Amino acid sequence: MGASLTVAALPRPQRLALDETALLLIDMQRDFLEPGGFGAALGNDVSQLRACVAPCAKLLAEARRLGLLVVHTREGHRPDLTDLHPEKLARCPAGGAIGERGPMGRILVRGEPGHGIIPELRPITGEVVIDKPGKGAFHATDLDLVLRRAGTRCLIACGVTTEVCVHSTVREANDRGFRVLVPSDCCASYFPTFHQAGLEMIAAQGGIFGFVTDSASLLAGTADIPARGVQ
Ligand code: TIU
Repeated sequence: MGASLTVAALPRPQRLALDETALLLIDMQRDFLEPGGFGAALGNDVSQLRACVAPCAKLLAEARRLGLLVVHTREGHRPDLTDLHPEKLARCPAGGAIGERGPMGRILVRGEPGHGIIPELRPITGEVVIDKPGKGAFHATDLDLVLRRAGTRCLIACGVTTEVCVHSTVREANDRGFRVLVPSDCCASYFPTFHQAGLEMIAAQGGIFGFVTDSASLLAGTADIPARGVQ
């Protein structure tokens, strides 16, 4: 039997089997975290998201040491925008629409500098990268297939933004039968009140969408578990 871990969480502690657990890093892209990208084009203060980078990096390093499946997602579109539905495009601001040129290349377009994951969390060989056209990471992707093929039953969902792509993905995962833990300091929003409310919604009503924890609680019991992954 593989290693397992009991983690303090709301509304109640969770026991995780590490060989059935994946770390999901959602949309930690330059387009959301750096000035000049999609997040900024929508009128947001992108500096609000920086606080979650260091906790995510710590969790990622430990997940790699323990050999967890690591999945990164990126929101973005094909260069010809054939996977961008008109409704999403219509809600973009003038001068900052998806596909337009910005300081980091074409906004939210695959292959452009802004679409890339920030250097602190750059994927390494063996990690899965899922390109998604929507907010939820299961919509129009093979994420479900990848997770089931790996025997994953539990997800640790991190990333940005709490109430948009993290929440959409947590809800999708919950409906698909995955147990989801969200470390509060490993996700962030442009709106602190939405971050807080988003987390409360997940853990409310007995854990209606999943469980809320933090990086310290996740890391509290891992030091004694031997390394199994890429160093
Ligand atoms: N606008 C906003 O808060 N988020 C997004 O558009 N995408 C993600 O959350 N990744």
